Amino acid sequence: MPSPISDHVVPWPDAEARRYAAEGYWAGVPLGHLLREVAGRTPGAPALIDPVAGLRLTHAELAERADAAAVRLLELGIGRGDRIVVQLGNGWEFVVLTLACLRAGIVPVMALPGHRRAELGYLATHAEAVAIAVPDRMRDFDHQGLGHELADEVRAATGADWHVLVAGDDLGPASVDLRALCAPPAEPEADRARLDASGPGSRDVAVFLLSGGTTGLPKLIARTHDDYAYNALASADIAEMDVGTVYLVSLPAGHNFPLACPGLLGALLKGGRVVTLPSPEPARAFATIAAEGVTHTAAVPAIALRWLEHAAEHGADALRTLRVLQVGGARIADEPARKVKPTLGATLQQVFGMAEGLLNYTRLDDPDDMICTTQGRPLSPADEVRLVDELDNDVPEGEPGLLLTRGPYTPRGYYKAAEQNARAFSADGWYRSGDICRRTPEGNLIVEGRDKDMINRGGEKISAEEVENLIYQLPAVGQVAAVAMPDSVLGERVCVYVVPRPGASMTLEDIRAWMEGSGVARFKIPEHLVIVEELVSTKVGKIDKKALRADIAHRLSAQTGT
Ligand code: OOB
Repeated sequence: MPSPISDHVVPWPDAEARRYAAEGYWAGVPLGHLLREVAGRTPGAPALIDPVAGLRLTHAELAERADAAAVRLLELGIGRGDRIVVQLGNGWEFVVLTLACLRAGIVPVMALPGHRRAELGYLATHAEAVAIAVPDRMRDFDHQGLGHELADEVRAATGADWHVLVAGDDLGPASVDLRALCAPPAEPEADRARLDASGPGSRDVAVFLLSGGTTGLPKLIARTHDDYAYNALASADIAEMDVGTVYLVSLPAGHNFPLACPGLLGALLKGGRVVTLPSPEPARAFATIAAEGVTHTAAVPAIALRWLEHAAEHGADALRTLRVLQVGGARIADEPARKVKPTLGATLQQVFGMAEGLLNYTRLDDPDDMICTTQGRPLSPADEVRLVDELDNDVPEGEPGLLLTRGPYTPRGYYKAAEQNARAFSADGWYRSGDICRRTPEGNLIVEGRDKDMINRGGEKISAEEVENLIYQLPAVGQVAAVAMPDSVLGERVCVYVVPRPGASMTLEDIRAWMEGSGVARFKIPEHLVIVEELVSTKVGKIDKKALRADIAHRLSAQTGT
């Protein structure tokens, strides 16, 4: 039997929880219930459009399908507090299944499409999941096959019942048909009554998000109904969403940004509608924006750059309805930021957020200069942000410092990770984000760098430690250090420095093949190798990564002559 979630969740202290509730940040209503209420208010309004599947659902139809799917999951034996690893492409099945989970109190563990055997196996085990939801295939990868391999392993190890829910046309005999599970109900009123009577509490965990990755394995962040509903609704207010909002989700929908900042949950909670696309590729995204009248969407900087190029070449007529382009996940440079409004016609909203909680937004009516040169200010009046030095002393105003934060939607610890929590959270509950920021006189934050061993590849976060641990398994490797190398498209890519063992040699291809074979997501695989005789250490005996980052930046600029 999986252990109860509550055994491993770090709660907010009672005094804070009482304050957040009393001051109205926590509404005390589970997310599934809030969504059900929206459907009651605007039943006939469009809610979900999946242009690839050719499916359009109203709020009432979406709510009924979510309830029906929730009841069918209960009938499979998956119920309140159980965990499902969700790795689906952007499409209607993702939305219906997520809403079904929220209604039933089943907790989706939001995996990313790039994850492979190593990550999915770890997530399934660590979260003690009872099922996985996958597409049959995606980008030529057999997700269904991998799902069954994992299921066989878990069944062999635990003897437990395990389900592989599959969205697709090509279903194996042992798979549960996710599309049938998400089909319209026979008895909507009965489903609804059953769920209203048995749903989760508002302090229960609603979703598990994945941390950006600084340790060997990703950490799980338990977001509660109360905190995540506030996260989505307050963000929707700041992005000025309402019943007329048409939100395009083209980043991987299980990521916090397109899920709830304000994302698809924010749009639905406001009575607006969501359009799903499997990728942000500009030609199709532009055509979809024009066809569906999209008003809001979210991009990482690398995608915003591609959209700017596409518009410069083909014009931006297709984007006439687009009011807000949110950009976050990594810092967008000031120069492309300044091009967003004149080239795309939409207002840029910079979003500096983290799955751990804290969200910073530029406001839509901020002066242009502030919008283009800062990463915004905290979402909530109850967000606490400190900028400190290595000894946790506040830095003087205007100086760069390490960002620490607490607040009504920033949990106090990772799930089942006491050892990491001791490092990532201070004794009085501040989350150490590892970002180095400066505050402008107006109170906005500028992200100047970071003090965490992570590589931010176009918004996808890679733990240097995880890459190093894998490469250390190669017998030819004496020492290895993974660092970010600058890249004009993705911002950063993974570069590794290796000291081979005496007499041994090593190529980038060797490393890539090894990592590929070990079943990790491809985006983590290094794209550059530097062979060195030794790795310089800092005074405290750690590898001097700052020097390595400077070194690779220097080598690359020498190569390109810039
Ligand atoms: C978002 O969340 P995560 O958890 O994938 O990554 C968080 C980290 C931050 O600590 C920071 O290092 C970096 O990503 N980051 C940014 C940034 N937005 C995120 N660095 C500079 N400028 C920005 N605008 O990435 C995320 C979560 C919710 C909304 C948006 C992004």
